Amino acid sequence: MKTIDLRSDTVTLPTQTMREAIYHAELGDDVFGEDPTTNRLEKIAAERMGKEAALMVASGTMGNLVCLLSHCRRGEEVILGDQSHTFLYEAGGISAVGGIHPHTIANQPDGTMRLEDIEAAIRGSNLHFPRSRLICLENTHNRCNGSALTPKYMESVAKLARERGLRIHLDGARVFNAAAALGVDVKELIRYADSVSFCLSKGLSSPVGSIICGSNDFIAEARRNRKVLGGGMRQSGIIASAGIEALENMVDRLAEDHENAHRLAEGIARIPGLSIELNRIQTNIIYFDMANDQFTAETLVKQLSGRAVKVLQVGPERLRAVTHYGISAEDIDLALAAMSEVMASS
Ligand code: TLP
Repeated sequence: MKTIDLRSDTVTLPTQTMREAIYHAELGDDVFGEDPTTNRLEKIAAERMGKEAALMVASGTMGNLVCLLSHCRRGEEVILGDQSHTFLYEAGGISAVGGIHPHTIANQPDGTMRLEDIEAAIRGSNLHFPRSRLICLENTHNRCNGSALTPKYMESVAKLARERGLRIHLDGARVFNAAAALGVDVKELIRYADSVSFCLSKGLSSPVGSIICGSNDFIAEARRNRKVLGGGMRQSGIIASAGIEALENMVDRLAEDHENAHRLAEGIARIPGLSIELNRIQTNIIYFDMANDQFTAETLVKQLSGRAVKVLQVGPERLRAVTHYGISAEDIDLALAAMSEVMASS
């Protein structure tokens, strides 16, 4: 029986074409700048994002860390959301490795931070304070219902950052999902950021890898910081070949994942004992809650797993499901049938 794994879009497996591209990849030593496939991917990615240069890194976590290390010196401050992935789920790397001081402010349920909160968080020049250097945004926003931040919002944060001499980094792990949901070119979401990291290994189905983009000078500094972290890879065309496939052939199908997420959310809304805020669903990530005294989220996860359906528990009563390549509308209906069955037995 096929397992319907909705824990994350990180579980996607490479397509057949990717496997073939990996097999045939032309290779060289990338630390010497001589891996032709990696060079090609970086060129395609920079063009696609509308930035001067790009660099492939091992993961989204490494991408964010390399970017923050390249923007901030030790003791400098980054303003970021209290629900951001970098603050919650990257093992405190920015402080542990970079000595970068995180200044968190509240994320709203739509993934934004209020402009007035950002403004209030920017330090004045006083020797007691760390220096504010950077603002981090996340698009789509994982913890905030997979919401897509609009170009208008990004522009308003960029305006504030420019006025106050700060830079902007975008954790765009799923920025192509944001562009698809908003019906805009991805460049519209990137142009307001000085740097962006995005993942090849989530909805785009590559087995490994993320990309960071920025100016030529920024990427030169990032290349050095990637090396510091041990992320200088050699015949990295093995990974980059799948990345090229991902960028060229896997972006346009993301809308299908969003349709499946809506289908799943609407089905969940009909199941007694589960509750979901349907108006929050925009992309491929949905959160839902237990509304049943008999059953905890943990029990639901266990019972579903016995029926070959996997969802992620993110709190005592809260769960997450993510749609992705390899999950069809039929799979969604099977997952919903399993959920109904489990909840009916509670
Ligand atoms: N997110 C993973 C988990 O770490 C929670 C997931 O399953 O959603 N930025 C954002 C917005 C992310 O959601 C993630 C991964 C990353 C960065 C880190 O990417 P990786 O896992 O490649 O280091």
